[in-house]
Amino acid sequence: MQQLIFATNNSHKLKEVAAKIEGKIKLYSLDDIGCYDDIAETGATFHENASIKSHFVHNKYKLNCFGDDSGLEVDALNGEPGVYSARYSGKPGDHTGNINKVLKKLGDTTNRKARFRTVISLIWDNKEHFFEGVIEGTIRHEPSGTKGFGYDPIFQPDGYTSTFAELSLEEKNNISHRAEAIEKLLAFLATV
Ligand code: ITT
Repeated sequence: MQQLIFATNNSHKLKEVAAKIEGKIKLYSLDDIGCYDDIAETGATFHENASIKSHFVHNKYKLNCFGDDSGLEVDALNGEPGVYSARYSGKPGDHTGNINKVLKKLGDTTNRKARFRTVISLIWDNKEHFFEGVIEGTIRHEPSGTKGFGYDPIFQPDGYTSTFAELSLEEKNNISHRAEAIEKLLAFLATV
């Protein structure tokens, strides 16, 4: 079985990806390989930040690996929070603060169109490959649901009446931005 390191410190991402690739690829976390470095995300785009994560781990361990950079893009906020999704409120990983900032900035704006985007940078046999996934939806006026992470309680995917935080991990994994990017990665790995 092919082996890959997922260069993330986000346990929710790890859980979603692990469920998606179980039985197909042997996945190792940063914890599994004893990597506890803080990888600074200094890029201006999802592609740059995903690449920073994968290259950091590849340079240090010389193993096949991938990084995921992802976030929420809200049309009425000119694409914010975008690459700043994790630290939008100022404090890294303050999901409640981030959600409140989006809701406050949106106010009662009627255009609530948004999307989640994931860009994966895979380094396989010393070459970099990108895979992208997007899911369109709308921003609710109030948070709802306790599952998932990040902005899931305010994001309602198109065609659904529930937020991501009201869906099970399996349901989210059937349609999410991350799942789409992982499916493309799996399709690529099936060819090498
Ligand atoms: P790593 O860099 O260690 O992978 P991170 O959480 O810092 O973890 P990102 O820099 O890619 O990851 O930031 C992504 C942020 O975007 C994340 O913290 C959430 O706030 C948001 N986000 C991304 N995917 C999401 C999802 O599926 N559901 C809800 N929020 C998501």
